[in-house]
Amino acid sequence: MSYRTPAHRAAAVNEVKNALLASRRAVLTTHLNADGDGGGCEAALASWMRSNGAEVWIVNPTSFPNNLRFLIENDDWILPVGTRKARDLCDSADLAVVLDTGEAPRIGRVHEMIRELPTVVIDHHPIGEKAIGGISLRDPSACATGELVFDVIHAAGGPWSRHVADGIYAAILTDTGSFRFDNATVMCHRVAAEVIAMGAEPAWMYERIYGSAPLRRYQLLRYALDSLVHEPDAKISWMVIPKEPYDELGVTAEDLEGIVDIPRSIEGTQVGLLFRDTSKGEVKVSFRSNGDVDVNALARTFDGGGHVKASGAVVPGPMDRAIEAVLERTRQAVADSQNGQGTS
Ligand SMILES: [Mn+2]
Repeated sequence: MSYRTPAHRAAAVNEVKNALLASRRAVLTTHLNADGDGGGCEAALASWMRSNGAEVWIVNPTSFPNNLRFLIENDDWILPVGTRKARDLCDSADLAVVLDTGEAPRIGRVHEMIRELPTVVIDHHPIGEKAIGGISLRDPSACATGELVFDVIHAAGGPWSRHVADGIYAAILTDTGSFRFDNATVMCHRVAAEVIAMGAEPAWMYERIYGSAPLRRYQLLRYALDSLVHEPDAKISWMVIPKEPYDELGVTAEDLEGIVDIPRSIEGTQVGLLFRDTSKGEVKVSFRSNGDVDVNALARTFDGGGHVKASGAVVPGPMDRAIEAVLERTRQAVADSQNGQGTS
């Protein structure tokens, strides 16, 4: 294989590889509302570690997304967080592997469950203030956590299987917006090429993940589009997902994927936002930037975070007040960036 792990992460890759190979009973987890990167990494690592003879289980803080279940080699490997089985596993495991986040609050109640375990973190987000300790492979230059998981398995010399390849491919596909974002680097395409060579099929994967969506997604989108506001002077655009249709249509977080890209993509927009009521009376805000504004820094002022161009936060409700507070700071962040001050 011609692929080479970037030198700056090779030592961390090796350390993580050794820790994973030494584990006999591991629990894998990822952030709240797992996405294709978190879920894909879990799928790949579970199959790979099990092929090395370890017992490996997936315990996520929120339910495993239905549209990603096909990635997991065996459905029984997913243990719902509230179950006795999940608790027993966390008590008897010798390792916890945290994927696609390194922040304690982002793994919700799983953090309490794995607190006593040795921990490995594999993540590509900028490190935050509530970082989980232990052995870590963190590299914000990686397009997806899947790229780092690839490096770990590559360092071990495989074994590769269709499930390992598919999980990594799904992780990279989804975190690069199907190879459209500027994290779709040379490295990203190299890793994609390697896993395609090992059995991942791009057209099939695209169809499984994006090729069909439940009707409720589009019914909800109709309401969201109705709320669309563009502020040309402030260079921001935003939409609100109303609570009633959200609840009535039975929409899930995975149905919302990509909807926030609509306000961001409106001509003349620097920052696009999506607001949604949560069941706890708070408001979830998603930020998307066209690049001039660091929305990771912006979300952090609301105790959230993410990436420079994509981030999120949960702010106190009610909706009207949340919108006003967030828009005010967003307008300021855009204005600062235009004045060359930046937000970080
Ligand atoms: Mn990711």
